[in-house]
Amino acid sequence: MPFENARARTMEDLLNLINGELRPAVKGHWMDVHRPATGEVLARLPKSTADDVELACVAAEAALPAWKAMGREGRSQVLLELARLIEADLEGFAQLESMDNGKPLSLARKVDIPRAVANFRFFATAIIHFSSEAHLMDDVAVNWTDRQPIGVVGCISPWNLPLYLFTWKIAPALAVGNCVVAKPSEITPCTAFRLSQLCAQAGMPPGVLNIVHGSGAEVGAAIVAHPRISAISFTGGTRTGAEIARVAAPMFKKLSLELGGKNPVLVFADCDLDEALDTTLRSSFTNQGQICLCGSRVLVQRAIYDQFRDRLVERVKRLRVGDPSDPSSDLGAVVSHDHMEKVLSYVKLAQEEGGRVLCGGERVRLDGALSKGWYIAPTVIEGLPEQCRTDQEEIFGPVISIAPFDEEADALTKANNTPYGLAAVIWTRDVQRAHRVARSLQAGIVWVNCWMVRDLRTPFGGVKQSGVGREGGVEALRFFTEAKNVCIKL
Ligand code: TXE
Repeated sequence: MPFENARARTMEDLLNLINGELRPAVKGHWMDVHRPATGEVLARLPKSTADDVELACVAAEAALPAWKAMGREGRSQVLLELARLIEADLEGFAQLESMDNGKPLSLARKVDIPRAVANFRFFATAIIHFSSEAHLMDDVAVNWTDRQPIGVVGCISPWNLPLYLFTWKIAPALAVGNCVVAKPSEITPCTAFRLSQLCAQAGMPPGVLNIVHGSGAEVGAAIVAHPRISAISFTGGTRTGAEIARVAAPMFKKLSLELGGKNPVLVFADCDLDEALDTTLRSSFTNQGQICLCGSRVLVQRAIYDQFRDRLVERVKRLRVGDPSDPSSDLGAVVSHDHMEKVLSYVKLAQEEGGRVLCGGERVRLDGALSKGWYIAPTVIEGLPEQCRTDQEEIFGPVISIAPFDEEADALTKANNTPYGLAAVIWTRDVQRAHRVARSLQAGIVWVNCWMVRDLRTPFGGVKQSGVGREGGVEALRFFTEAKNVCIKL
């Protein structure tokens, strides 16, 4: 199996999964995948085109009757087996994810791969319990809601949580009986490839899941524009989401768009300070700050501002940026050279806008083989003016801003003052305040006295430019099905 000895080898060829077959792109072109820890080339992936998407679509359409005929129990068994196979190879998947993305291996082991397993288990069992509604009109008629699979659906996922978000989409899509044409990010395609090698063994019929590798501009765009792909589930940048909506909306495709965030963390003076500090450190810098749920604007009530800021900065300075495979590294590498440049350009912008860098702010050069890796020191910026670009645009790296607020109303105004509305965190011991503020925040997800505590049954998604639609639990099962009301006269 490719990547079996991943530590020792640097060059592998990934393949598309189309109609149950692992194959290169039709045109035979390739593109490089890099290893962020060292900057070297890790693998090649097929540089697919619309031709490959077409083949995947034909295969997916042909597989629909057989997949539907397996029934929910049969599909559930296949997805459970896939979960088991990933779990049995957890270490292999985790090492590959860390190598491909630059994230600490410890994080991939603890979060990314277990969550991919959980995604399959969750939706494999959710489908067994998924029931349709009935509406009785007294003695007149009974309505029942038939929920059928859409047909062929497209799933497009990003690089920050590669297998985690890829499976978060394909698991519900498959569970309800759709066949899928999926595209992982071209920046981090390796674990999706490893998954594609397990599908046949799990008992998945050919064509049910097709994975087409390549660039967003070619493969992603071809999936979105394909006339026989009737729904698109996308996670990625807001600009890409807007482009997808521009193409897909006039074709009347169902769309679920999970986009960026600029999430506020509101720290009230009555909070448990130690816990707020511990968790804010995590909510700011986990995965090098490359999680759409990371809090990037920390707003602290003035009475405790100086104390909180000083203690936070002191803790941030102690974070270790290092080799992702070293268990003592708190932060690994950011995902690409371009992304590193983008993140650092925001630090420069922040300074031009009047911000003071309290710690970090620069590229970290490690020794030896890691000297060409893409590392950034965790950065805290203070003193930014309101409405500045640094506080309005998604940086998506280990960079946060910190600012004081006075009263609750001031906190809310500042928190809501961005085009985004994905997540927010509130730190307070006052339960009434927690309710009040949570209800007034413009966000799809609010955590009180915690962060990233996830129950897969809950709706997940954002408002404003953070997206359209909700994923998770029953929301995902509904998104990936078409409802038909059947009204029968009594
Ligand atoms: O994401 P893209 P990028 C944010 C973050 C980051 C910025 C850009 O701020 O700096 O977005 O990152 C595919 N049609 N997030 O450029 O391009 C692409 O191949 C169809 C937030 O890497 O949005 C990949 O599979 N698909 C975020 C996926 O879309 C297209 C996670 C996401 O890539 C396409 C990642 C097109 N025209 C970035 N163009 C989050 N919210 O979690 C690209 N793609």
